[in-house]
Amino acid sequence: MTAVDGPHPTAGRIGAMPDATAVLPGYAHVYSGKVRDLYAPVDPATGQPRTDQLLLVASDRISAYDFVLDTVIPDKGEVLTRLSLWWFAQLEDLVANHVVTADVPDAVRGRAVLVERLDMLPVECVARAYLTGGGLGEYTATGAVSGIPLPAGLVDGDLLPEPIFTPSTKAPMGEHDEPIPYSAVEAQLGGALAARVRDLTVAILKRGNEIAAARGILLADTKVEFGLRGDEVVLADEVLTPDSSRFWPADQWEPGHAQPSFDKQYVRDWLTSPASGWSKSSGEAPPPLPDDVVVQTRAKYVEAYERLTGETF
Ligand code: Q0Z
Repeated sequence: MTAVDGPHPTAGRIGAMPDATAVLPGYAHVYSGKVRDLYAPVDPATGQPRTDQLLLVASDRISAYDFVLDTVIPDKGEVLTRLSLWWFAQLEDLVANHVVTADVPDAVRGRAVLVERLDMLPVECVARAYLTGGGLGEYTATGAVSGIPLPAGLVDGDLLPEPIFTPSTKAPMGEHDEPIPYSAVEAQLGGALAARVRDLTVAILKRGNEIAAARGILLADTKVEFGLRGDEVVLADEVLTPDSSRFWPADQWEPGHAQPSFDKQYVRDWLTSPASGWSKSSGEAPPPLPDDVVVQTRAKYVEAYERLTGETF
């Protein structure tokens, strides 16, 4: 999967961040992922953080090769927030979602959503429609992905016979999610709930691809998170954004090698070019991006939003 929402390197470090209540009055900072921040609304009557809602704020930060870059992509947070809200609406007949309102403080308007706080299920729900990344690695080693046997002879980027559910752990601070077999999800959630999230995850990716294919975008895979509202499974977090899913340009799809990324290809090409002076394997933080790479990358996020939704950003 694309690197998303591992803990931010400064998360939890006292003094590493400005006091969030000063930045966003009425909200208490809860957590920061790589590119998003989580707040709890403060109840004015008690002065205490509410336990029934959260504010999800998408920043303009971008990650590449497991680093959060020093350079922001203007409007990225708003594009992804608006895209996720649009997808929630497209999926409403399949699954309920956690959105309360997008009417949020001016400081974060457009890039934040107030959501219902759910009991989150302790599993990363991944579906794959095309074979690549970690799924390709498992297939090459075993002929199967997440225990699902696949036809022989598949190559990087191939369309799978049908989308498959390939769950993973929610990795602790700083670690990568690990693939787990479906039986581990059944053990954690019970058979009925495991089957429900499996079927929903696959249905979300199928619906996503039905809509995206007509707009020139392939959704290779996606990671979704579910929570419980009583007994009801509710779609949480973000959905079908380029940070939670691999977006590929349909007109460049050519199985047999790694596919270009719809959104991050300019960033990757520059970082791995001699011009950056940086090496993936150096362990060093990547250098700041040049302005032209920022402008081209911003345009790709806007293009994805406009192609999918048919609306002007
Ligand atoms: C999501 C995350 C971050 C954004 C917790 N509806 C919900 N109820 C309870 N918990 C969550 C949600 Cl969405 C929840 N995350 C991931 C981290 C910014 C989202 F820093 N964590």
